[in-house]
Amino acid sequence: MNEITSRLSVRTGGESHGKGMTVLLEGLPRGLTLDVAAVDAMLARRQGGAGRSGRQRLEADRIEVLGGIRAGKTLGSPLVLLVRNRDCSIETLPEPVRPRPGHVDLAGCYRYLDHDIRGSLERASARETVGRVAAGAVCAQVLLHFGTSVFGFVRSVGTAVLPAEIPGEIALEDVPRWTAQRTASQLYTLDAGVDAAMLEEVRAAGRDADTVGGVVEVQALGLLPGVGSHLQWHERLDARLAAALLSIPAMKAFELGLGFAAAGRRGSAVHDPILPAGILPAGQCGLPRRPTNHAGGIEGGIGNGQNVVVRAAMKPIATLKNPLPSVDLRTGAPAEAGYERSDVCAVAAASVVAEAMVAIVLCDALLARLGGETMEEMQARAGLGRARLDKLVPRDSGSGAAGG
Ligand code: EPS
Repeated sequence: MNEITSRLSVRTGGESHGKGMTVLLEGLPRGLTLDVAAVDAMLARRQGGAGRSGRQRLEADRIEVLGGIRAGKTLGSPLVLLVRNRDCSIETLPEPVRPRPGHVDLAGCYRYLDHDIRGSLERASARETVGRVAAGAVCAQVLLHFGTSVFGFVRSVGTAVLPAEIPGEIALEDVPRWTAQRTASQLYTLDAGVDAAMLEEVRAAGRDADTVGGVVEVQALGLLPGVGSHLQWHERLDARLAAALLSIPAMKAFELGLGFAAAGRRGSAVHDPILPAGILPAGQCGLPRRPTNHAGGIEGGIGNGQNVVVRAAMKPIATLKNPLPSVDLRTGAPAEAGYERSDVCAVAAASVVAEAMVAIVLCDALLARLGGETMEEMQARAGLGRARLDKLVPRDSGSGAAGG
């Protein structure tokens, strides 16, 4: 069990320039038809986006399934995936001696009490996120069977920012439109003009031999209300999402819903009113309506049926062509930090990793809520749950029903 999951265990292995990246995903139900092409498509999306280094032209990340599948379906046993590295030069790469500010280099030396920078950077490299994206793509497939879609995109790169009202609360029927918009964008954002401004940020940073960060956002739609827990600190869905997003290399801050902006408002301008469901279109479940979603879909650590909306801020990549001051570990003398091939901007890739991490956390919370060993069993339980939710709050038959 991972500390931030209840049922699923997700463990990655492998070094950036080793033989390959692995992930072991345990706790899945039996009977999920694994869509390998969809996993590979998400891996390809992770490799894309403007500002990536030459490494991504070298690699063609694809999974090999080593265990957990028979006749195309999950067995309920550990799912074991491998993505081979084409660049597997770990045994011949030089030993860095001038630690890069912002990377693991110096802190790793403190941990191991040695000068073996490569011994730490190989594992700290964001290439490790290959395994997470593969696992997240599988979790997203589970979620889709329960009506939940997870959608990640880029909200800002440097000073180029997507206006707050785009895309708003994404509805299930709008997912294809926003997906097409994101696919057309070089920085995986949702507006062509902002995409051009982001591209210019990346180009300008590249021209200056510098790097640039940004903000990624993930929305999850259609999560079964009531998933999550208020009982223990580490079980709260918001805490798990925060830990999951901040575990992505280079992430420095997390927001849920209104996030930091909530701190400057009065309570009456923050909390989302609870209104009768009376005016909902026919066919929607009869839960009370929430006209706003400042909470980001989570109240008391539990999903409230609205979109889960999370954001994370990524610092600029630490490897700089025009390096910052450092010291030579062999002599202690001042020296420029080391430089290796590096991304100018990896925010687009990070939005894919964030999407994967949200899918892992929500899939885990859903599986923990539903219990059961097979997809069939879990779907029956989800059906029962939805039927009971539908009857939980009586429809207001009075005039107030149409109010608000
Ligand atoms: C990455 C592969 C790495 C880097 C990047 C992420 O490839 P290489 O080190 O061979 O150039 O492009 O690593 C980092 C951002 C980092 O901080 O280490 C990948 O596949 O995502």
